[in-house]
Amino acid sequence: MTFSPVAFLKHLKPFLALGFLLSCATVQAEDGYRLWLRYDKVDDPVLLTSYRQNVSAILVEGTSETEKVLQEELKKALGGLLDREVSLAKTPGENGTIVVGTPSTSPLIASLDWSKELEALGPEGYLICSSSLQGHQTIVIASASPIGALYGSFHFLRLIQTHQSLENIHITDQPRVKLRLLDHWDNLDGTIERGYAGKSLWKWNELPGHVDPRLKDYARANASIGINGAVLNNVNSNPLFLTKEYLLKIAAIASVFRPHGIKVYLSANFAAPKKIDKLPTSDPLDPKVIQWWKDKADEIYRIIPDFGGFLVKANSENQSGPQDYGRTHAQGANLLAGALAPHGGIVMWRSFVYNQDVDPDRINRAYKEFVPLDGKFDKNVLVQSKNGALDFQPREPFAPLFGAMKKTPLLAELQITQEYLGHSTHLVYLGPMWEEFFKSDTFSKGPGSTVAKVVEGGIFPYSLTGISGVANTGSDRNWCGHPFAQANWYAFGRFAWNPESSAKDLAGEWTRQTWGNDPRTVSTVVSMMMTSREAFVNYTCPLGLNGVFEKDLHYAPDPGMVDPRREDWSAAYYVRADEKGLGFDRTRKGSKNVDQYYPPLNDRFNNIATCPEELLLWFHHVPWDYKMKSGLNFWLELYHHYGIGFEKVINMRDQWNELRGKVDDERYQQVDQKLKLQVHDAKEWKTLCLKYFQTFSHMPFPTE
Ligand code: BDP
Repeated sequence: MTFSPVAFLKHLKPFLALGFLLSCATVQAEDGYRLWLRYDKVDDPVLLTSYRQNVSAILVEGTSETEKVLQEELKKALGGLLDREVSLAKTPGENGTIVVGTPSTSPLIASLDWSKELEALGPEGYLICSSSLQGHQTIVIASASPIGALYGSFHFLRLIQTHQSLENIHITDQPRVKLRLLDHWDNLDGTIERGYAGKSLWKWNELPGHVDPRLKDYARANASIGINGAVLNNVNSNPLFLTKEYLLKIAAIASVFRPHGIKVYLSANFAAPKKIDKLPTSDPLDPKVIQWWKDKADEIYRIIPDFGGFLVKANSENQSGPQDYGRTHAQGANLLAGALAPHGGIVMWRSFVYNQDVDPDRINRAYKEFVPLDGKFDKNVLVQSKNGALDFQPREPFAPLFGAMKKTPLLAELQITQEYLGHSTHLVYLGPMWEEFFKSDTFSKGPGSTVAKVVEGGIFPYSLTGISGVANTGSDRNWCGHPFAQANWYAFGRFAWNPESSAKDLAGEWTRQTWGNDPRTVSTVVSMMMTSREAFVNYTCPLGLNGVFEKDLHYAPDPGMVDPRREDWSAAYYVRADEKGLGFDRTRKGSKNVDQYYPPLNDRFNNIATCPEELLLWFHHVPWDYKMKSGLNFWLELYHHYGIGFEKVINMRDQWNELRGKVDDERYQQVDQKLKLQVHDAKEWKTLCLKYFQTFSHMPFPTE
């Protein structure tokens, strides 16, 4: 028989096709599910060789659930990054063993005598160090507790994911803030208030019998950036969450989160005693109410022994609260704090209150209500304030409560979900906004008293410290709706770990892990991210404008909107456009908000000549012909800013186009589609706003 190559190949065709299909099946879909934990093979051959020399096996001696989790993560990740099986070792029998654990669970780590240093780093801190063990070159990831070792393991993986050297490493790190939480505004019916990425991740109808395996990936992602708690339900809370039926479901979620160092918390409805058990009152001083909360806390801790505590929105936007009974916020908070204290739980009491009878200017209200209560809260209470005094606007000055509460720990609440920043349609990286907030100097103890330092407890010695972020996660395959919205989840976690982080560095870190290490891709993506927030501010609400967004939906600007329900829900109330000018007078001649800030900020904000231009309309009613620093009059400056915002979006779209073929097509297309909408919106919004303002300024647009 003669050999015919053609006939041979024909014969082989079905097998070749099968082989092709199989190989495709092993290629990961780039649908964004893997977030920043992609673990694809290191694509730089020189680095790959060096990583393979430094990493050959994993050695974890401890057997706690957390150590199992970190071992599993390292094995999966290193196998993917190094594109070869990484074995589990029992002794450091070869160079390149990664030894992970704590002195109390690992005799090998104990033998290094690092206990003092590890104790100083605290239970969540860690040390990653090249060291010689039993005559072999190893890398040790050590902590005083397994959770710290898990955080250290993720840090170690990040070094490889971002192509850093593993030679002679010595890294120590620890969180600067104790409570680093995601606040989920998830409702009982699976919807998410201000959620733009699908339904809730918690499937109440399936729980507790079936726990969605996705929750483990949620926990991994959070642990990788140091988040250690999740408030599972909306601050506009349904009391049913506190019933036994739901507590059992929550316990099932808690058991998936626990090995990853994440505690569960709940938003508590202050009227729960009345609503659940038909008590005649929910008055915080009523003995039956006090007993009800005590019993409830006991029940919760029987079901969830490491329950974190309660978040409370009280006497705000129709939520009930202590003021319904003539009691103060402190009396309300202390009621719950007293019930939780024996179990080690905490209360996060929100300062997002703005009852109209307190002050005609909404911005003044929270400060007026809370500062007089400083010192009246129990030890396990934190007051939780949004970053700005209004409501998660694209730019606000920091809320003056930061620095004003000397005895009560102030927990900073940020919003990761882009309620006022383009939902999951616009590409807006929030890192620069958070950096601006944390770097703001409150002057509460002289210069250098930044918000970061206040929140870290470095200005007033807070016993508890915390940062929370309203989550942007949902059931969408890519978790956050927009591929770039994942960066906001990532950056939030890293800022909560260290509020003095650099937004740009974090953008780089995220980009390398999410889009790859190609230098051009990294610089293009980082540049897009770093301009995106200022662009958004410019095409919606430049120069300190605020509250401009449309009713309820909060997507597009609608600066003339008047809400018949409440004056302070109306855009027109904030924008204050009239024939004279634009903006809210909060000077000493106006609402006097400037004096809620410490000197010299109060004087600086009060004087139109020294007020930063980016906050001008927040503090001043600015005449249309006012001369700006650029030499332009205010009307033209405003026009110019809207134009810059739009141009920046065009630039972002062009930059993204340059990456066609350099990043995977699946995510490329998703971003591309969204950028097209963003360009469309930016143009429409700029025109809409300028036309509205022109009806007051009566000044012409410059010829273009
Ligand atoms: C506003 C939201 C609203 C929230 C509220 C809050 O529009 O949905 O319930 O904040 O933070 O920004 O309580």
